[in-house]
Amino acid sequence: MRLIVITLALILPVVARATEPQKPLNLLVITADDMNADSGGWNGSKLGATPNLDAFARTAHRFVNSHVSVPICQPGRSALMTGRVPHRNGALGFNPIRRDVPTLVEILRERGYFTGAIAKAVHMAPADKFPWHAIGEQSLGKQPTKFAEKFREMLAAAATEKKPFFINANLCDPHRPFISGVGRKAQADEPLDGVRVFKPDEVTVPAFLEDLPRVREEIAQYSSNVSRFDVAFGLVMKELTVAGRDADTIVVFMSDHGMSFPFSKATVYHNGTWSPVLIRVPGTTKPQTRTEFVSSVDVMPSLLELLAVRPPAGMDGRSWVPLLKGQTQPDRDFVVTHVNTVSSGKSFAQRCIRTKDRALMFHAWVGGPNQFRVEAMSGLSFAAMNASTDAKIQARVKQLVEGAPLMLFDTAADPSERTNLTDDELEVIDGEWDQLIGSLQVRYGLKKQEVERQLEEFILNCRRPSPSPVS
Ligand SMILES: [Ca+2]
Repeated sequence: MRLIVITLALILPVVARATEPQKPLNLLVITADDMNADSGGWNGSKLGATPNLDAFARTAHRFVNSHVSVPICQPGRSALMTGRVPHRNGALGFNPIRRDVPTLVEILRERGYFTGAIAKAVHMAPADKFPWHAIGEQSLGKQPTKFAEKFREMLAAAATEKKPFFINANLCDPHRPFISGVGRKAQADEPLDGVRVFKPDEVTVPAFLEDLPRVREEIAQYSSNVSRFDVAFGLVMKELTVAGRDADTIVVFMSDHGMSFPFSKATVYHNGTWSPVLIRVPGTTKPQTRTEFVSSVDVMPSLLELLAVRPPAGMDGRSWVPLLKGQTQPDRDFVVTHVNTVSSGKSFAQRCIRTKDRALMFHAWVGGPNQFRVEAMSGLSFAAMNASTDAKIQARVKQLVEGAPLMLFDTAADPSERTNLTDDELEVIDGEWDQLIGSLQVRYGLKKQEVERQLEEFILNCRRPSPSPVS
């Protein structure tokens, strides 16, 4: 008898599912703010700052060569939430997207979802194009316990309204200010429950920076913020489990771009845009690690397909669902990244076409009125590099602040992108240029001249002034 009851219990839910319309899955998109791709233990760090993220990574598909379309807070989130590159969604910098561009929030709200954003809602504009039912304020982003409480509230609100949910949980760590660092100290230092505060001798300075004492000190401060991110991430995931929503929620983790250090955030250098995506899809038994180049503009079309929602026309990104099924996709051997206007309102336009072993960059601001200067250069690290008398470090500073209009790096031999090959390897560029044009011709079915015309426009577009930032 007991056996029959157990057998029926196993069969009945299957029968019920077959006859009832399928319930829509929920969506939780968790973002870190300014976290480098290799700061997680699951992706290379030996520091042990991210046990909760690492536990999640073991259950999720991993896109290890994912790059954000734009490595800056607002234009980056605009690309993520529209599936379009900046010059096609309108948000070149800290300005609103175009009104005729549909957003993920609008589409899911229209489909009956409860929509909520915790922190960073201010970086998704205009507000009426991001119609969240509920918003958690920006200050929650660095307060793990309060952040998780807000998340719990939103889960409860969706349950009360009997709606599926899309919650965009935007933690504000490890964004500056850093724990024990300079500026806005009170906000940075509290709360620290469960957070590991690292000392300079415990950390490793990434190879793209210089191992100077002040740089090391700032890496330790940053790493403490990474730990606070991880505490908050763990609390959010715990709330999801407690609410019983693990089995019917797609969970995505990514950082909006790289760390706020020289040669990372606000640049198209590798660490600026590299942001692996972890995506846990209910029912997945064998998570995959995918090494294709993918972009943050692919996230929206991928999620819509996973949620069985028809995508809007005009997105630049392409769904990863075939890759999740173990299939291949054409044109996944390169990724294009962009910078236009930065947080100061100045234009430091850059483009990068990145392949497995090459990075070809256009720096359209070179020769303009300003040397390169972004918020990521405001801390201890850039000041220490700038003060150094070491010739190698001086050359590195010159590379950042003066740049060169066209740069080519052999990223297999030179992963930190220190040696510009354009003078030596012009024929290589020519070869790669032809290869790129050939690939685009096939992909879009265009004549060679048309591809060349569009690429020219794309490059010239770098010099177009950005709309004024919103106040
Ligand atoms: Ca950011």
